[in-house]
Amino acid sequence: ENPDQKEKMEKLWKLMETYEPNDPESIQKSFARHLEYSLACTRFNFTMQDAYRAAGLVLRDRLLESLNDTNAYYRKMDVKRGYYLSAEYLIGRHMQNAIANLDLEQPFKEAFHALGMQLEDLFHEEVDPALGNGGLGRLAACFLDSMATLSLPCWGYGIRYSYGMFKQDIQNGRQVEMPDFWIGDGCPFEIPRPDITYPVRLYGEVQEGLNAQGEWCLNWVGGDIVQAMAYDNPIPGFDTYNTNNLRLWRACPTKEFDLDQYSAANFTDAVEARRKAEDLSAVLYPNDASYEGRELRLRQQYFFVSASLQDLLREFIKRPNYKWSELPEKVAVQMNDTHPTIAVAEFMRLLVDVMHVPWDEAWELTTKCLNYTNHTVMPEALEKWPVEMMTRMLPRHVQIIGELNLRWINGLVAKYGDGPIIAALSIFEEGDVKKIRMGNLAIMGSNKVNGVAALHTEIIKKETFPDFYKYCCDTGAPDKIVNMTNGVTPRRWVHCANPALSAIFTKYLGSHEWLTDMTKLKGMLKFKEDPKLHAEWMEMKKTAKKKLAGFLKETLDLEIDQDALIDIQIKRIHEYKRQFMNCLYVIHRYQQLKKMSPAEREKVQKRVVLIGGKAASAYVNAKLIIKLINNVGKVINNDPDTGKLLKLAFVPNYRVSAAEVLIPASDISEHISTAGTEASGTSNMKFVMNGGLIVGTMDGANIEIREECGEDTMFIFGCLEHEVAGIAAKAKEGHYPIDSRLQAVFQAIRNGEFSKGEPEAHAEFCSLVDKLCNTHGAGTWDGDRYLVVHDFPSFVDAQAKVDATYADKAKWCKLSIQAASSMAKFSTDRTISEYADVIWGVKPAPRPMEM
Ligand code: NBG
Repeated sequence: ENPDQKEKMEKLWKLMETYEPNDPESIQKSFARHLEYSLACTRFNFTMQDAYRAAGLVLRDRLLESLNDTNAYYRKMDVKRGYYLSAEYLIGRHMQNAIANLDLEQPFKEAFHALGMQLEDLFHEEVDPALGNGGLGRLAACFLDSMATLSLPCWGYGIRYSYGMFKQDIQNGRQVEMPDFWIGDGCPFEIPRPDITYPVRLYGEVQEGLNAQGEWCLNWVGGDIVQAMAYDNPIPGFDTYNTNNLRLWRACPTKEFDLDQYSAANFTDAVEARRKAEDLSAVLYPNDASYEGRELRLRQQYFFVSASLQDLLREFIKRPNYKWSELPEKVAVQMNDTHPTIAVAEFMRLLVDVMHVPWDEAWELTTKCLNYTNHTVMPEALEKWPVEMMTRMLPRHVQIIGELNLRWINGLVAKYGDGPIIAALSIFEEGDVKKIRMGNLAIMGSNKVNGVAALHTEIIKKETFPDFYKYCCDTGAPDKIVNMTNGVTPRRWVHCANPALSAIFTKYLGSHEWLTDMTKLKGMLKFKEDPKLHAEWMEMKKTAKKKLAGFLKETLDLEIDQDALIDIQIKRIHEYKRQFMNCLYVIHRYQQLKKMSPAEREKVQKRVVLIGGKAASAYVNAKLIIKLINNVGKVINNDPDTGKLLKLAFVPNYRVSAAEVLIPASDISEHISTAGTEASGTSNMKFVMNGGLIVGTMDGANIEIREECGEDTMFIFGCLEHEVAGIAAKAKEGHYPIDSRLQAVFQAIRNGEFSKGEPEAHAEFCSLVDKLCNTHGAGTWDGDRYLVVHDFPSFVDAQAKVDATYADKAKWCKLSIQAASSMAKFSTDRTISEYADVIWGVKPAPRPMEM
């Protein structure tokens, strides 16, 4: 602190206005300034892309003010903080959301309108950052929005991938993956922080030695050190002055290499070492709900976990007179799936080896601060790393895990004696390749473990981690496993994606309070039969369908009838999500139409079926399903008998910004996973909030949505979760009647109706069908694991009910209003309040307007 300088800086402070003013003229001024001085364009010569970037910087200035003041406030109040650790954030475009949350919609619109620009066109210029795969990553992004909106002192931590989720191109009906170098042109919303870096060691060895106090200790030495550099992404809340932070880490080489040390010969090696370091945060693994045991992936996980924990501990010890015993009063960490769960061992390492906290105390702190969310029942998604690999990469962590396991097993043996429960609960999995089970490590090291919907949480207890649950019950802690039903943010998914609907709500309810308190939407229910509202509601759908029609024309050159019922299924392509069944149904519908006379056809409800989603690049069957959908679409759409009545299209490159166009336009959407397989689903919530109804199974959050909205608002079909095992057992033995309508569909596929002139595709499609018909694979059952054959007839019935209900426009409209107005439970504001109360113990800390 230099008093002389302080005085001078205060003078400088007075020269500036305290906050950037938000009237249209000031916005225009800062826009012009950024065009000229930040981007080196001129006011008279710039592109729309330049305009977008300059507008982005205008927003960034305001976000920064708020971010800095919010941080200062959190520090001043010495609040407990929550930290969300996630390998993925599917954030989507920033600009529209930031304008809405900063309450700048009106002045921005005016400012740019006066300059002859539409905000929509600016939004369109933004690349859609896709730093996540699907549901888990998008949930993390909705969570950030709610944390800020609720003024909770919570940050996100993750990886700043240079390449996000691949772009999906469709060539000859097949998925082709293209790299997504999203950061290529820079992102005006992020703030690089070259001053905030942490070293992260990989490989090397553990040596015995003495610490600074001359005591015996273990030192992890050697190996490679990379630097994690922070990139901050301000996350503004809605209706609050708080702006939180999403801090993403980029891997950088340790330092510019010392030229003197390198002869010409190893100069290239040095360059190579730099490149290797940068590889760490280069690309997102495009897998979801399944795990790939690749070494680079574990390196990525450790890299971001270590940097994040170092960062949050530094924040903790910056506090005057900190005491380690206070850590659980100041820090709560949430591990999003198993991806960041090396945090358990890293937290211990930092506390014991670096901060010299005694082991037992460190373990108590760890298990009080950390928490783990499970996001899928697919057993193949629970990560397990070979001990050999981890010992090479993280030798000290393997020692720590070994020690933790030893103590843990001793306790268990004392309690249960030696038995199968010991092997089930051990962190180590024996076998040809000994492995470390990250799920077990996570549960052991956590204060709370949660599932993401009521049914899912029950399945975790009974099937995914039954032995842990038994242990929790036996030790008087059954509520270590809790349910936190997912949600979505109404700011992005209603207000921004569907402005017409947002306006209706605000008009009928008299204020926009519903945007932060969705229970207010109940007030719409008294209008659900009001013809005036019906007219406005239908107009809103029409507007959304028009926008969708434009989008489909642009991306697919597809013309759709805007009076048709719009039926959408958008999500990652996976056998358990059963896009295949949806496609089989469309074929059936086509066959029915073909059988009819032209007069009969006239009476059939027109439908446009849209399916979109990415398949993991190595997931052969998922990619085949995409090909099948495309081929079926081609036949149906070009058939003059049916083309007007039924359309099927595969929407390429599904992503957040496409979802924002698709979801508001839907009449129905398909959430048709086999009961017990979809942990929650979150797009189901978005669709219903936008007045769409659901065709669904009794799975994931569908069950709770139906509970909230009323049984008549959902078209339910298929077997129940508790019936699945019995049906699957029968299917395995071959006792499996195939519905005649489905047989006709299979026949058409086998006859090559959808693979004319494509022998390869024909063989592939037949293989998909054979699989469903329970052709036994070599020794193992590889049949209809997801019970498509079983559920098909009731799926057809549900679709018939959809058509019948849709025919009565007033009834449909009423159900649509009823459902959309009953969705309060599925706002992430509710979800995050529960996390904050039950798991984190973090309280809101709204900052005052002026600081
Ligand atoms: C997904 C589940 C979804 C769930 C989201 C968010 C993964 C690994 N899991 O059902 O499949 O809605 O997580 O919890 O992406």
